[in-house]
Order: sequence, then C-alpha cells, then structure tokens
Amino acid sequence: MGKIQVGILMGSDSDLPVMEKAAEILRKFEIPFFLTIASAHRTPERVAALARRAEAEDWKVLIAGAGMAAHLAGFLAAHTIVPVIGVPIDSSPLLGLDALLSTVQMPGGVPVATMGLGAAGAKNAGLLTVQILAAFDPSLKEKLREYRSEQSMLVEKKAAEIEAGADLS
Ligand code: RP5
Repeated sequence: MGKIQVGILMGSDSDLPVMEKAAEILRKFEIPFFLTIASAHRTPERVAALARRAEAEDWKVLIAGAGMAAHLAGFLAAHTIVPVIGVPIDSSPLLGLDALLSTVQMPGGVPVATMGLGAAGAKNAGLLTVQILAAFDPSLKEKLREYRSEQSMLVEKKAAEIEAGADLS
C-alpha cells in the first residue's frame, strides 16, 4: 500500500468489530490507512501523539470511534486541524446514547463530523472519507458513482425477487 491517507482510531479493542466496517470501505476503494487503538481517557498522550503524527505525515482524514463517555473524536480534533469523523459506538448500558451525545455535541470552534451509531456509522465514516478524498481525485469519484449504482441495482434485484415470491431469508 502507498502513503497513509487516513487514520482510524478506536477507544478499545472491543470497538474493532464495529470499526472494521470503516476499514472494509477504505480497503474496497484502495485507500491506504493506519488503524490503531488509542483512548482519550486511558492513553491521552498516545492520542495527542497520533494527532501530531497525522499532521506531520499529512494524513487527510481521521476517523475516531469510541463508546460510553466518548471523548476520543473531540479530544483528537482539539489536537489537529486534520478533519475528524466521529463514530459513536453502542457499547454501553445506555446503548450508545451517551457516546452519541458526547461525540456530536462539540463546542463551536472544534468540529467533529459525527456519524450515526455503530456499524452503519462506521461504514458511513469510511464512505464519507472516500467522498472527501474524491473531491480531489476524479478516478475515486468515478468509483464512488459505480458503488452507488451497484447498491441501487442490488435493491432493485431484491425487490424483483421478493415481488416474485422468493424467500430472501
Ligand atoms: C470506550 O469504552 C471504548 O471506546 C469502548 O467502546 C468502551 C468500553 O471499553 P472496554 O472496557 O471494552 O475496553 O472507552
């Protein structure tokens, strides 16, 4: 793989099954990324060091996933001007509402682009990253258009099957 374009950080290894969805998208679009664990609470200096590395190596986007009192995305954003996409993870007894509010409610001045909760949010973080990179890369833009039309065709195919009485289970 080439030069790292994107960093994917997560608060705990327990977040990996969710954050893999972002990684899957970046792999599909052949975007080099660095994936690791760093916790705003358990390893704050490690998060700050990764923010410095992102700046030094000119990473284009950071994706940060965390659950519970999820400060990773905001804490990361405080340390860099690389755009941060936050993924709240539904890992808590509050089913992720805590993480959603912690990630989305940034004070004016330090933005975090917050996705929806859990796996769909992680997948969309990957796709939003590709869309941001595609703004400067026509071939990536073309691949995204193909992805969207494949997605639409799949729905059309399933609709035709279900209308014909097929069992999709
Ligand atoms: C957060 O607390 C992590 O992002 C994770 O979602 C949650 C639980 O972490 P573990 O106790 O499983 O390490 O910091």
